Amino acid sequence: MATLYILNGPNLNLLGTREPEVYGKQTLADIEKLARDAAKKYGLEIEFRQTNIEGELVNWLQEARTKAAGVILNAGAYTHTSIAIHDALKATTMPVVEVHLSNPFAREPFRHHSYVSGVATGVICGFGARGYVLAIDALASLLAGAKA
Ligand code: CA2
Repeated sequence: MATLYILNGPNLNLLGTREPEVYGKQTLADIEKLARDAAKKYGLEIEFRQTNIEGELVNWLQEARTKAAGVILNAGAYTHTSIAIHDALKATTMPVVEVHLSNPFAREPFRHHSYVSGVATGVICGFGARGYVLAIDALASLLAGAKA
């Protein structure tokens, strides 16, 4: 069974505890459950992880090169700062969907640049937890070889 890596960056472990108006009320565990249910429909396996450490995300992206059919990455604030994550993504060949709960373009200017977007297959932002499900739909469709 093909596996999707769903990798979450710094502070996303705090979801559901603060700023629900920005990030929604769901916890990361709620999002993991949503993702597992969505993936099951497509017969896809999920490897769902969170870290506050930049290098750990880099290690997981390197691991994904041989173990994952696709990656969903919410790199949190590292999205806007990390050349290391950019370089790790450049070294991957599987499809990568960048996901954000909020819409960074509607927020502070320092969130308007992403080191991930230019090396991702696509970007989904502003749809809250639903964005992870949309990303699974997109990857399932790509992996099935859909033309549209
Ligand atoms: O909207 C997203 O998903 C972000 O990746 C979330 C990051 C932010 O730095 C990006 O610009 C956009 C921050 C996640 C922090 O999450 C918290 C949740 C609850 C309480 C505090 C932080």
